[in-house]
Amino acid sequence: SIKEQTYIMVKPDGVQRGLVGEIIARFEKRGFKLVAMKLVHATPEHLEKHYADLKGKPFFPGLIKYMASGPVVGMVWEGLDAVKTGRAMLGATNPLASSPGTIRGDYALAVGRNICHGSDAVESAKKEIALWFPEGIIQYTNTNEGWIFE
Ligand code: DAT
Ligand code: MG
Repeated sequence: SIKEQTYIMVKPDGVQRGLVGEIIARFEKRGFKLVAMKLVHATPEHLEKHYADLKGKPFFPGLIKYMASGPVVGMVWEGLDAVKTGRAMLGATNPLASSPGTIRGDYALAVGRNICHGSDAVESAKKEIALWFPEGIIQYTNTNEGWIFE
């Protein structure tokens, strides 16, 4: 659906390394519509909810500490097949396995410092959007739409 939404987040290392604009630019240029965005220094409790599925993994404590170490930029992007396409634009979880041309494949080397997050399914996107944007997303018309979709 062209109304599919995904939660994309620049992690603390991406913010520190000045990659916020670069990551936004890729989603903008691809034709996705920005429907929510905020800079937030998340608490460990909030991040534990975001990563609830990974609780119990050996890297979980380190992941939460890293994610809470500085502000992140959370965004909701909308467009055709946004979840799957967003994941493809991010690249593989381990940047060493990410193709050049992907965000992780161009800017990261370590799995624990992979600079960005993207929802892995429509259902998890819905949960993540509700967690990070309880106030809701922004409804507006993008007048470019007729040039992006048939
Ligand atoms: P993704 O972020 O690609 O959805 P995930 O949901 O499996 O991957 O894991 C969430 C984050 O946890 C991932 O971006 C980086 C970290 N992580 C995953 N596997 C890891 C590992 N084996 N060692 C260290 N960090 C890991
Ligand atoms: Mg994941």
